[in-house]
Amino acid sequence: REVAPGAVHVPGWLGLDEQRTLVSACREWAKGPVPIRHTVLPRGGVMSVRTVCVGWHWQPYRYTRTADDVNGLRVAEFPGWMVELGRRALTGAGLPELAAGYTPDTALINFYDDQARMGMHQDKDERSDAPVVSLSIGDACLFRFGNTETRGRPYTDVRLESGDLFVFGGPSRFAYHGVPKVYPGTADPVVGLRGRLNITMRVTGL
Ligand code: MD5
Ligand code: FE
Repeated sequence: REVAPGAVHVPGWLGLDEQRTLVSACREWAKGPVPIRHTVLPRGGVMSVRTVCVGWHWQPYRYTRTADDVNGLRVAEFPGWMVELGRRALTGAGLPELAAGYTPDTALINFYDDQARMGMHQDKDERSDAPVVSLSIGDACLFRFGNTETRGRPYTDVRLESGDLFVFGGPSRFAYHGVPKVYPGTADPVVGLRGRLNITMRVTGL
């Protein structure tokens, strides 16, 4: 379960009902106020995942209240129930001492179709070393968890399945990581999703 110091994988943490509830919440956020879209990077690249943000809007490589790179609107508020979910997640990952003080204020919601990938990167736009809570729903993926020094080896490959929780804290918070592959059609049909959904809760420190 502890893949590396501070990196905790909890398979099957979300029940099917909770997964379906999260899918429907994400479907609503995907419609707006800032619709889900492929993020365009400063050098012109287009990310293969589609992203919608809650609380703060991530535009590479900073957080803003309004989506100036999309339609200028303010993103949906970060809901109180998601703060509670984040706290329960830390407890579920065996970090109850961090739970009470954990107040995530943004979530990046990434949708992966069969071809989507995420290259190796660090999440370092947050001005906080609070843990990141990651929830996977839908099709399974290959998650590559690396090191803090380089994009390359050594890394550990983990298969993330629907309902899995991953908490990245401590020395793992700023490790390189990516998603080299999605496994199409691997989700339980009752989840009601084609593709893969990943929700990451963060503390922006803003
Ligand atoms: C995903 N998302 O499956 C991943 C899961 C992203 C992203 O990478 O930036 O939206 S979150 C993985 C993560 C976050 C923070 C730290 C570490 C991994 N880590 O130290 O490995 O769509
Ligand atoms: Fe990331």
